[in-house]
Amino acid sequence: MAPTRSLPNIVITGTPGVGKTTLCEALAQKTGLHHLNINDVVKKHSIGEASTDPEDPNTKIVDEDRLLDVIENDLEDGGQLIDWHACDLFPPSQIDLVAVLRCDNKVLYDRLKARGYGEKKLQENLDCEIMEVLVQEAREAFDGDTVVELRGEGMGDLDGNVGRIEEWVRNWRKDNGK
Ligand code: DAT
Repeated sequence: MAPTRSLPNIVITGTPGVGKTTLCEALAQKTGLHHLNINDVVKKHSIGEASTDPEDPNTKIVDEDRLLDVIENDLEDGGQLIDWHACDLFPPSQIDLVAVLRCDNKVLYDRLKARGYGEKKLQENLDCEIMEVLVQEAREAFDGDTVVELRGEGMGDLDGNVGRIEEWVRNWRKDNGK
């Protein structure tokens, strides 16, 4: 059955630092889709509890049920670029594309270091990328043809990814008669 939303919902996911927000901002500008930055939603609605890890007090543990309640109408409306480092909480029936951004570990190391991450958090995130945690999560939670992997190292990748998703949106609209 064709979805009622007139624009698709796209999850842009991946390890912190791979370039999700950068891609979402560029895509929002190009496509007019709405950048739904889950970090901002969590802050705005106070649905994150501070981590009890003394080395990582700024990380928030998010109440996923409350998060889904808060974004329910946005997902129903469609046209959302969902920017978050997890994807398996979103209902597959409301998600049209999951793009998992990947990044070379040397590049990622420099980006996370520049963010001021401590050694433990830095290593956890590098391990997450090497072990392909987000790719596996996406492939377990969504149909194979919903999930794509994109590279996020350089500006050429960014332009290519924007063009590719723009074209995907055009095709989605055509295929769904929107
Ligand atoms: P994320 O939202 O996944 O945590 P980000 O968008 O904040 O990542 O990007 C992290 C840093 O990397 C930021 O300084 C911008 C830079 N960056 C992101 N994508 C890039 C790209 N394709 N080419 C060069 N730099 C990029």
